[in-house]
Amino acid sequence: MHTRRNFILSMTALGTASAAWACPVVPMSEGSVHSILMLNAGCGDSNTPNVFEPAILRISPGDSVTFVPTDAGHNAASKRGMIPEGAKAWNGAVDEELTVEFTVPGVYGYLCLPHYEMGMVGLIVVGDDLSNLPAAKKVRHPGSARKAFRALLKELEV
Ligand SMILES: [Cu+2]
Repeated sequence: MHTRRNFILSMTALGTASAAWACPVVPMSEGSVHSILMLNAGCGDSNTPNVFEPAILRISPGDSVTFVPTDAGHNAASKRGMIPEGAKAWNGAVDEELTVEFTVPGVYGYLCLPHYEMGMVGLIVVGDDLSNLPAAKKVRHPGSARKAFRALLKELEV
């Protein structure tokens, strides 16, 4: 009876110790509620440290996103200048699960404060309004965040 539970627990322990395993098995989207995992390493790629998974998430207006502290030491905070006008900024506490509702369509850039300079950033696209994309692209970032945001923003153009 407790075999499955033990299995899951050992998988969790393994995931923390080594990033060489597959993505954590959680429902990423259930109806209008979506999950973004905060991880110490990219899914299946131990060479990509500190990531939001998925780094780009497309949702519908009115949907919610839960930032899940799968690994310790991360938070999620919106980046000033990288959210649509009228949208509410957010700033989650480190290691805390945070659910944000997105009602205003547009592009949302966010980051993990402890790993911002290391490039732990992400984008959420609400609806298909990309009108604040040019403004979001103009925002400056330190360290690896510059390259990371540039790569993600570029993906929105295709
Ligand atoms: Cu982080």
